[in-house]
Amino acid sequence: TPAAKRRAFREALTSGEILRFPGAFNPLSARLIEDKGFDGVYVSGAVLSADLGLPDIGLTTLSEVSGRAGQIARVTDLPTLVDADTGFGEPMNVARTVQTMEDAGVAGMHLEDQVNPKRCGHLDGKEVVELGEAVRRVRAAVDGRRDPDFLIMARTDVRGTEPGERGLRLAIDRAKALADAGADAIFPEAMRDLSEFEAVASALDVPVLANMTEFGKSELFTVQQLGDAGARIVIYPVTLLRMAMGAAERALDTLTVDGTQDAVVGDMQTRARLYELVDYAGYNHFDSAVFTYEPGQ
Ligand code: PYR
Repeated sequence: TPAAKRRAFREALTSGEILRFPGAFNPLSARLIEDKGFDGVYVSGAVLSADLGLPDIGLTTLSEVSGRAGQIARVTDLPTLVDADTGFGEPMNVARTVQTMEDAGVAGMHLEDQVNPKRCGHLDGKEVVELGEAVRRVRAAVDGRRDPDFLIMARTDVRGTEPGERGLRLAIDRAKALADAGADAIFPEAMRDLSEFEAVASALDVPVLANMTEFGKSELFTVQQLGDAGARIVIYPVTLLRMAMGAAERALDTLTVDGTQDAVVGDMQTRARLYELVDYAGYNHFDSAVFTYEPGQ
C-alpha cells in the first residue's frame, strides 16, 4: 500500500545507506527499475514534459503530473518520489498539491524555490523567490499532508543563481531555513562538486539528495562517492529516457538506411522479457488462455 511504501522509504532513509532512484519515463520502466534491485523510482518533471513534447518550463499541470506519477507508483512496490516543481500555484495551492500526490499513491515529492516560470535546474538564468515565500510553500505542504510519512523535500535552486563561494553559502543558509520550516529532506540543485554536497550535508540534520543528471552542472559521481560525501538519495532523472530515445533514433536511422530493422533487433528488449515485466503469467489464473506464449522467443 502507499502508506507501507512511505514508511519503508522513511526507514530506508535512516539506514545510513545512499538510496538510488532512477527516473522512470513510464510505468514499464518503473518495473525494470524494481526488477534490477534499485531502491526507488523518481518521476522527473523534465522527463514528463519531454514525454509530452514540451520544454521543462512549468507548462505541465498538477493533474498531468499526479496522473502519470500515480500510473508509475501503482506498478511498483518501490517508493516513488515525484517532482512537484514550484507546487503548481501559490502557497495556498501547495496543500492541495500534496494531497493530490498522496492520493496518487506516491511516497514523497520535492518542491522548489524558483520563480515561475521555472527552468531546468541545470540551466543558467534561474531566479528564486524570497526566502519568506519559499518557507510559505514548504509550510503549506507540511500542513497540508494527511499522511505524516509522506516525504516533503525542499529543493533550493539558489546555488545556480550565484557563481562562486557565495552561492554555496546562500544555498546552505536557505537549505537550513527550509529544513527548519519542516522539510523532511533537502535537494540542493546544481552543486558543482563533491565538496559542495559534503558542505550541504554536514550543515543539515535531514537527508540530502544528489541529482546526477547528464549534461548538467556537476560531474557524474559514483554512488560510493556521493554516499561518502553524505548524500542519502541519488536520482538519475533523465538517464533512461535519454537511453531509450538514443536507441529509438538509431533504430529509425537503421530502418531508413537498411530498409529493415534487422540490424538492431539484438539491442531490443525481447518479447519474453517484456512479458516477464508485465507479468503475463500472473494473469493465468483468471483465464489460462491469456498466457499462451512459449518462452524462448
Ligand atoms: C527533473 O528531472 O525534472 C528535476 O527536477 C531533477
